[in-house]
Amino acid sequence: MNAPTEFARAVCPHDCPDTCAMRVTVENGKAVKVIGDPDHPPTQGVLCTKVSRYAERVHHPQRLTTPLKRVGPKGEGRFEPISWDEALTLAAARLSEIVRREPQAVLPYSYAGTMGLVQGDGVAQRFFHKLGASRLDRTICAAAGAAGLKYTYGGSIGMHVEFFDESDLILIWGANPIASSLHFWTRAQAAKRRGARLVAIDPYRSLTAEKCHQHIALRPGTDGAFALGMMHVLITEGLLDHAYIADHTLGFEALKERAMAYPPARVAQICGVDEQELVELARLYGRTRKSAIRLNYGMQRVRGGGNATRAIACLPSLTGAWRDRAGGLLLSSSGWAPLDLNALQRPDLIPGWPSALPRIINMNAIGDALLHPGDAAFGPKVEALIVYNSNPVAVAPDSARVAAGFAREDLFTIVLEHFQTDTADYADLILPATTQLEHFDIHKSYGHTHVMINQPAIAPVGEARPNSEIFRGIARSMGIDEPALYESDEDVARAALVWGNAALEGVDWQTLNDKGWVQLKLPDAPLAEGGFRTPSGKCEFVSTLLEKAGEDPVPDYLPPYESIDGSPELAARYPLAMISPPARNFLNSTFVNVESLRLTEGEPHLDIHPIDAGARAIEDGQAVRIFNDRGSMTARARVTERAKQGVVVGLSIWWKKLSPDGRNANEVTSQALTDLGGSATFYDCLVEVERA
Ligand SMILES: Nc1nc2c(c(=O)[nH]1)N[C@H]1C(S)=C(S)[C@@H](COP(=O)(O)OP(=O)(O)OC[C@H]3O[C@@H](n4cnc5c(=O)[nH]c(N)nc54)[C@H](O)[C@@H]3O)O[C@H]1N2
Ligand SMILES: Nc1nc2c(c(=O)[nH]1)N[C@H]1C(S)=C(S)[C@@H](COP(=O)(O)OP(=O)(O)OC[C@H]3O[C@@H](n4cnc5c(=O)[nH]c(N)nc54)[C@H](O)[C@@H]3O)O[C@H]1N2
Ligand code: SF4
Ligand SMILES: [Mo]
Repeated sequence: MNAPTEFARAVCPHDCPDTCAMRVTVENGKAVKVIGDPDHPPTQGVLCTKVSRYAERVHHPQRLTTPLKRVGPKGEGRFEPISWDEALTLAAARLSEIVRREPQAVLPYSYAGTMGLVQGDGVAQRFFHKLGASRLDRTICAAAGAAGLKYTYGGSIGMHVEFFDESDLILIWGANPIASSLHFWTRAQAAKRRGARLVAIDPYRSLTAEKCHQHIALRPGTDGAFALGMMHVLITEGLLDHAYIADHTLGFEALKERAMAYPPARVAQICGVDEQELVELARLYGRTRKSAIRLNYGMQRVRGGGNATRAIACLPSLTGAWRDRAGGLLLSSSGWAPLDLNALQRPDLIPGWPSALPRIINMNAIGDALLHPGDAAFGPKVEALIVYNSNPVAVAPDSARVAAGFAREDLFTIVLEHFQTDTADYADLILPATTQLEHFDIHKSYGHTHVMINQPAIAPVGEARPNSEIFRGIARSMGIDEPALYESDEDVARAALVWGNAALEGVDWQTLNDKGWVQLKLPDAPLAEGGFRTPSGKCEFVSTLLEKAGEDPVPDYLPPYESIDGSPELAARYPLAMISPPARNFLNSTFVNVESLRLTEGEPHLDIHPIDAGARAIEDGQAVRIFNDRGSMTARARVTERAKQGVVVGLSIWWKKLSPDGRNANEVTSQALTDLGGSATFYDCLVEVERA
């Protein structure tokens, strides 16, 4: 007998700019197939390979299906099942005891395992705010770029992804869209077929770079200098839109003076690129009306990431590329969505709101934070850690410190997860969470401008519960009587948007739910007539906010911390710059445990240039040890010119316990922060490599 087949409408929850709409086929209560929604314009009926395997992940035999209590030493991963009642009572007792003494000893740790606003930082934030817990600065990915955009444009706004199809020149800068933003790549190819030129700016000949007309392989962390060098050419050769500059920008003279310090010959040296190539690119950029930059976060994971974003973001305002809808720059579109974060996250629940806020801990320094004994400057020692939507033992930098922190016997750790990750191995309590196919949520996107609703397709697997319900359960067991914590997921979702905002004109909750998504109403060329969201309303070459803060208000090039210019002594001992960008078949550390995808990636590799390999007697296919003062890992060498000389590349992020040596790239990365935004500096990392 054929089981009845149902179809449900969902949203891909992953940290990816494409935010696809999905259709889920359900048979006998099981999700059997997930496809891209053909009716959703950004998705165009296509999902990436990873998420096409979503059903495999949801019904994976190793899904966590009951709460688990640790029975072995931390990190060993031995647990026994317990009931939800027992788990919530245990969690509540420990947390209540700590909160009574010192609420700030409790720390949440989360990132974008789901981008949903309810299961992400909606109900969870309300809970932690009510406790008065320490706040977490969620900066592991995009904070330098976001700060760069804020100081230049006034927010995460830019051109629309839809119109890249019509561009004549596309700079794909610090981005590998074939792996990490497939739907943008489709548009870039459409433009290419129409005759557009595609140029990749990336130290690595990525899958994307090899398919562009031109690949400029600069040294990691030198993008700020590269952009200033382009400006030098634009200015000296008069390739400027003087009217746009006069009407819609602030501080041209100061920017010009800065750019004059970066003549192409100097920039070529800093970046390790050909001077003529830089000059020609700047000329082409300045002469092409429909010139578009697809900037992405790969270029901002270095010391100068914020300034580099600012420098690049100035380019379309110098040439007036914004005047055409197929011109401008896109790093993130997330600022277009009219979110009401205060209504969603309710910071007013913080006991001292708004004058006495709890301390804030930067998530990139979680290793140091967990190992800190506490003092007047740092505040109280962290005694309880609640991890959700993240796998910090695999993804956070300086992993040996992170693991040592998680191993603290006196730290009470709760992990909400789908799987027993490297992080979950260190938990006192693991609480099984639902996946996107099992809960309700609302989404915005950072790559397009749709707001979307995710309806649950199936009942929770085993005893899994949505994050929102888990936090409500802990709160109830702690005896917390705060109505905001007990609102339904739908009500929390509804609170996330500013209804009546012009971008949502004519849209109400019912329409959004019925349709599944709506496109925000925005002009096609949103910055053609200025309209920046900075204090001056202009594109700020000179940032009024940075000036007020006493910082350099004009974008500059800051050499990486770990480079010949930044630290010559270190560079003598560790001469190779290592970057560890995303692997195509993983999404950060998600999907590493989906066997079909892991087998496609194979094993941890290190791409190394033939000259660097030769100098170390390393042959293709050989096991190598990668090390610096922070730690080491092993990988299989691929001797290839894909890696620039002096740069080694280890595609990431592997689960440590699914790697042959139990380690991954974050053994060698550092906790240092970027110039602006306090972002992570994963690609600002010197190492040495030897035969294992
Ligand atoms: N398949 C897949 N897709 C993903 C992810 C994933 O893990 N796997 N992760 C998601 C997440 S969280 C994010 S933030 C995005 C990230 O996606 P992107 O923003 O595209 O960034 P990355 O893939 O980190 O890096 C893109 C490229 O930047 C290059 N790069 C590294 N250092 C530099 C530099 O200093 N300058 C320049 N110009 N280029 C540099 C890398 O070699 C890489 O090819 O992708 C999302 N999509
Ligand atoms: N070396 C190196 N390190 C990096 C990077 C790099 O390029 N190189 N990239 C960095 C970047 S850009 C980012 S964004 C971070 C990403 O780091 P994370 O945000 O930690 O991302 P993931 O590794 O995908 O882990 C997300 C976890 O959330 C879980 N999860 C998903 N949905 C839910 C849910 O609804 N409820 C609960 N409770 N759990 C859920 C998943 O099972 C998964 O284990 O990593 C960073 N680390
Ligand atoms: S990871 Fe990105 S490309 Fe893949 S389905 Fe999700 S949103 Fe679409
Ligand atoms: Mo990210």
